[in-house]
Amino acid sequence: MLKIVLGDITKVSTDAIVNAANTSLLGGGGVDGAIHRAAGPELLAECRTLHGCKTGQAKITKGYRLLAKYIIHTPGPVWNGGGKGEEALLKSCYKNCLRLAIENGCKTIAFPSISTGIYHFPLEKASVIAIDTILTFCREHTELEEVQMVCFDEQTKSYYEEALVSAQERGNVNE
Ligand code: AR6
Repeated sequence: MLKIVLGDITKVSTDAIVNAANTSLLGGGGVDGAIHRAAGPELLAECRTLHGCKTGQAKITKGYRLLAKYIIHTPGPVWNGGGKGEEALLKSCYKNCLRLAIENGCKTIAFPSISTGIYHFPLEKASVIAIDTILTFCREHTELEEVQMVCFDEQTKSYYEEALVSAQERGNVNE
């Protein structure tokens, strides 16, 4: 089941939460900064052992002081006009996070709106890619029981809700 909610992802109690990271995996602003603050300094210590991550790929750590057991870190693409493979890279972020979640036995996962903050990916395109990729993955992997899109503001939430309605109208449904 895919749920779109308004809130702070650091407070969510799913098995895993996703971090919209950068390729260094050593922290930053936005949701990345909030996750590192909430998880505590042990998170940065574990991230240092990972030696970064390529854009579109994902790596997993423990959740430390969070309610979530795991944090899945994925560097989204920086929007550069759309001609640099940004859409395929964003899709691969969602897919790789979902794959890593099930490989680690997670049944529930929460995503932030990857790349639509500091990385300036257009919200309308990003929301359609996210929703379609999640719905398709969940149809093919029934072990995932719940996926949440945790939106930090009303505007973001309304784009994801619209993308979900449009996916359902096109027949991409998993309920
Ligand atoms: N919970 C949920 N969503 C949040 C939270 C939160 N606590 N805080 C912010 N958001 P961004 P990006 C939303 O900029 O565009 C970092 O410096 C935010 O409103 O966090 O992928 C990294 O280190 C927006 O809707 O991520 C990278 O360098 C969404 O999360 C870079 O930013 C994503 O915004 C990644 O940029």
